[in-house]
Amino acid sequence: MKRLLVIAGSDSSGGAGIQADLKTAQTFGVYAQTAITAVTVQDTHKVYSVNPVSPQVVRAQIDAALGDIGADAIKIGMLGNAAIAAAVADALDGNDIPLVLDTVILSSSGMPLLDDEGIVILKKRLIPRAALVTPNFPECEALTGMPPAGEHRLRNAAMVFKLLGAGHVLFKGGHGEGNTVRDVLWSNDDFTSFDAPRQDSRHTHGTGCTLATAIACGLAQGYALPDAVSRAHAYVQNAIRTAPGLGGGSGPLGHD
Ligand code: PXL
Repeated sequence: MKRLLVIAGSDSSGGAGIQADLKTAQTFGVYAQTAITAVTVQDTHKVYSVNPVSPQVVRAQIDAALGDIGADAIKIGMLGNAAIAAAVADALDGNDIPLVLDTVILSSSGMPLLDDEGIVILKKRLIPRAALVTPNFPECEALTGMPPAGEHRLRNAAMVFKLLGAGHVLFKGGHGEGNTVRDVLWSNDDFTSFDAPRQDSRHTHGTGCTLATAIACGLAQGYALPDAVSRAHAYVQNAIRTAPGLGGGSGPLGHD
């Protein structure tokens, strides 16, 4: 059985974070281990608090996971702060397990999920280590100074990621405009688009976490990057379509 290590935060509402990651890995038939970086208190409306785990405990979880069961791929989601980001980077030094880096910086409701020094560590140590980086519009803007809106800015943002040491970036289009949601994979200097009709649903909580984990499952299973992205993209579209409709805000996805 293929093995995934997820390094991410807990979402008490079960929609995003570790909880979404575990459901996704289960559906893909991949065994998931976890290193929890923070415990968030949230419902479908907002994040009420973010409670980081100590960097030593985050590191120890990663060491325990890699030392025994091992991993065919790693997914990083929410890191919380610079000390945790540094501990994670230290823990991953010295192995070359494929890493999907979801650049979680802000919750949809605007709560910071990574501090400013943490963003520096993300740029210096984790982006260069990643097999794939998956920014959404606001994260792309925070990391490169521009959202990937329109071909010109998309190309410029890709160049900034290249300067940061990334070779493969999936620019997620969910925050863009129009009736089509376009995710664009920039890989080996080529652009590949993944289009889907925009679904009129408020139940999109955890789409970013789910997509990155689904891609990591594909890499663990030996799919080439574009194929892993394509399968994950289809999975998220279906997960939005089959969302159970829970909660008064942005509710969780369906994971069947
Ligand atoms: O979707 C970003 C995200 C990631 N991880 C955790 C979260 C959130 C958003 O709320 O809570 C734990």
